[in-house]
Amino acid sequence: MAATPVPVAEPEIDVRPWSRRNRLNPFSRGLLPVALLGDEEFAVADVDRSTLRFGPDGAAPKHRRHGFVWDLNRDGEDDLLLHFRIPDTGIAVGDGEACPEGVTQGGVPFRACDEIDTTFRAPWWWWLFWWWFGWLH
Ligand SMILES: [Ca+2]
Ligand SMILES: [Ca+2]
Repeated sequence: MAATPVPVAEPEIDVRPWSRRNRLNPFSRGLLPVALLGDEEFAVADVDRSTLRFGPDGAAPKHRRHGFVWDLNRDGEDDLLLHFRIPDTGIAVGDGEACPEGVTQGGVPFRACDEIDTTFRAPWWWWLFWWWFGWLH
């Protein structure tokens, strides 16, 4: 017998809330801000933050109790701003979207995706390295 399908909520999210291009360098050791946007059907206060995971490797948010709740996009509904350590996410060059997922305190799983730009832009030493490598052979 098949398990009863559980409805999955799909809230809006915004990777890098202050950027439209959502550039992400997969080699960075920095933090990636991700906003979970609340609306009438999805209240960020209901999110069980211990269940939050992000990216192919299922990174947990950086701070245990964290997440900053405020109305980020000024639409009248509270939003939740999270930070994930980029090396923990497992996001690789060429990945075109990133999806946080989790469960609400009411037991409703949710998953939402946003587009990301992981195009690799080589630093100068990268080209120097390949030039040197080619010269050796
Ligand atoms: Ca964005
Ligand atoms: Ca909002």
